[in-house]
Amino acid sequence: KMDVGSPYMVTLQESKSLLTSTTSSGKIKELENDSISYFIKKKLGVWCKQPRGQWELGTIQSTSGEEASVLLSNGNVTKVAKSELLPANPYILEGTNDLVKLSYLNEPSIVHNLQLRYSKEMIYTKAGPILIALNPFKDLQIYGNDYVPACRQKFIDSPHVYAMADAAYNEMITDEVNQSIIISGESGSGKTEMGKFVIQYLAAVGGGSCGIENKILQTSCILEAFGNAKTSNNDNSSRFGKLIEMHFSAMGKICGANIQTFLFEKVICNNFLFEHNVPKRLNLRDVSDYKYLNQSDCMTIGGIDDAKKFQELTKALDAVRVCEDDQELIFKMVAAILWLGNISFLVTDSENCIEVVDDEAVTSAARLMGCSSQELMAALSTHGSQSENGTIAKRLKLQQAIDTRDAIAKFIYASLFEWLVEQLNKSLQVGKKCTGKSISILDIYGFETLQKNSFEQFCINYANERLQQHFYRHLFKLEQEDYESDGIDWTKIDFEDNQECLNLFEKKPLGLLSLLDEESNLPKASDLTFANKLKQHLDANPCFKRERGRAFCVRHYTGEVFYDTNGFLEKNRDMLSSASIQLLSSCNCELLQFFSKAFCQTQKQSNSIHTVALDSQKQSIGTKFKDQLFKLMRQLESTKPHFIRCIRPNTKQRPGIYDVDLVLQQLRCCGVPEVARISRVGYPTRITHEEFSRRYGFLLSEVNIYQDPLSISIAVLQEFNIPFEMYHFGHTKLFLRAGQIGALEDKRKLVLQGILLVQKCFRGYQA
Ligand code: AD9
Ligand code: MG
Repeated sequence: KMDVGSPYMVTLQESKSLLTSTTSSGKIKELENDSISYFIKKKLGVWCKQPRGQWELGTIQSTSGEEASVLLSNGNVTKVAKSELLPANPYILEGTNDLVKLSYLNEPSIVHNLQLRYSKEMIYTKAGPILIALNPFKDLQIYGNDYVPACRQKFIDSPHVYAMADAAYNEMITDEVNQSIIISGESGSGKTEMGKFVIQYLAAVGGGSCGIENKILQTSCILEAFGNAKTSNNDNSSRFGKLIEMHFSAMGKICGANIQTFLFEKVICNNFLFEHNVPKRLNLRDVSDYKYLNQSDCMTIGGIDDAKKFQELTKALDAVRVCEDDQELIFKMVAAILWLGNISFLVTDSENCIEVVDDEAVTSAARLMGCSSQELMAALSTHGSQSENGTIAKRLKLQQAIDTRDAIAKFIYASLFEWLVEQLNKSLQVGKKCTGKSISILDIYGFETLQKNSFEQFCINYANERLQQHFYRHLFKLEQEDYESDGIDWTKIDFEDNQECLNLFEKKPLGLLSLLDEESNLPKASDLTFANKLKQHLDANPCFKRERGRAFCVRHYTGEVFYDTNGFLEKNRDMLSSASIQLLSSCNCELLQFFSKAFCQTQKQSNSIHTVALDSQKQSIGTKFKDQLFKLMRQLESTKPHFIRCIRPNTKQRPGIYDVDLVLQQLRCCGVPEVARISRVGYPTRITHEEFSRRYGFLLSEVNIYQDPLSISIAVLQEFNIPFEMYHFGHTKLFLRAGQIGALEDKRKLVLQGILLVQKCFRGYQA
């Protein structure tokens, strides 16, 4: 899709051919025949692909036809096809802190560079504008009180999350533009921890007298207590996405914050209640006695002290002014959910109709919810059905009763979470006097490709497509606009972005989300009829691929992902029976009444899917998520973004292990190799003529007679031998390629140090 002649065209094509590094030799530009002889002559290093797919370092000894003989670093000599060779970087570039500085940006070089740094505990590396962060799975002692001033004063040379937070903070103040820090990555890659470091830094530099920064810091503890759970990927996995908007005064002091959460996954419960004296107060039994908890077979997590966590939670709740009564109410609700999960049913007739077993679970749940056992049992065993004589109660079948019970539990849990977020926001409210700008920190699940991908992955991956577009647009389109507005001759480029895939999800009426809503509204629809409908309407979309049965495939920017529609309709509808809502609204419990009222309100407001009223219907989960995402994107679009890509170096959650394939796959998912290439080809350094001449003009050996900024800038570039292909003069700015400013900065530092030294001596002499 690119115009011939654009500098990006070469790089993108190159990078694509390098990404598929097993293509025929002709496609690999970096090691064509003439360069191979140069590599042999100069004994330059190459990456040699091994039979099992890994890359080994070596030097080419000779070639014959399409084959090369390579001496590997382990001393072995091997014969490989030339197409299996890629150039390695000179030794001097090993472990560089910005991938853009690498002479060769092929995948083995990138992965090797990160591995080398990781082995030296340097977890941060830049890739042009992106900060790559590898999860060290251990405390590196590079945060906290000592590091904040060091990063603020720019004493630390290597990339650091604090430095990125600092850049955002400075830009917010000097440019008066809202900023955002977008953190993405796989589960367990360290996003949430990274978000906390960002907040920690901003709290330290923007902390004021009102102490709001402490409250902001405490929110993580509360959200994690209710919204995180152990998964196979991460012992502390966030089951929701989160955007924290931190507001600052014009003087750069924090004056409030706001939290938004996305796609809260309700199928969780934490064990935190079973500590302290709560169990006794609430009549709770042992963790293992609760069905919602004991099915995981995981009652404790190594290294986690639940009692300590519980104390931290109550302290945090105190800090954000959730009063003791409310805290007790929160715990009561969680206890009620646990008892609900223990309610069982007895099949009483051949039709599979049930009765609720009237035991301790029912009485305890009813007591905690503030209703009678009879009321609870009626809501769990019957549903109202319309007949000529009005509504009659029909008995539920076993699966319906189980679903009703679980739906109530999930509803209470999700409402509780939302309510908590609301309480936090009230406590962090931005004062009216705060007229400054904000920094938003986004921690949202990265792209997921599992063995079996369901509705959750569908939503997450859709969100990631949107974020990826935001990223592309920022990087490519805005860059281009900047060049053009400054009069740089920059061939118009039609960027290949992922709009087509987003259309597949969003188009009305024939997009994945609309069709899902339509099918969710049909009483007789099933996951299979939904899958068939997709095949019927979306076959022509190049991002859609039909699969057999209930499956379908989407061509995402990361590659093909297969989805199984099993459970899609149910999860999208997320229904609550009217009997359940009636029960909750009649409970003698402030919170439950509030939750049911809020539910009825959203129902009234929602105008998305109401063609056939099955039961109590509300906005579908898919549509709600899409609306949230649109709102989020609108918010982000008005900010200057900063991107952090977190990488999980191993699946064992252990320090020191670097799984090359795992890292590579994640780098591809976030487009790191491509970004590094593009940033290098573009002009990442932009500086006004005034600024440039002011900063470097004094380095000139002779006083410039013209004295205007442009002439001074030209003189500096000439005196310091910056090759002409490395810069471009715009109307207002000088555009420099990566790596050019470094030499000038070094020179400037040296000269300034010299001046300081002279001044010091002079003062000493005077004294
Ligand atoms: V998920 O999508 O919410 O499942 P995250 O958020 O990407 O995931 P998280 O931040 O929770 O991952 O990190 C996982 C674990 O890695 C943490 O619990 C820490 O034990 C560990 N971790 C992550 N980042 C760091 C770090 N910078 N230093 C030390 C870290 N340990
Ligand atoms: Mg997380």
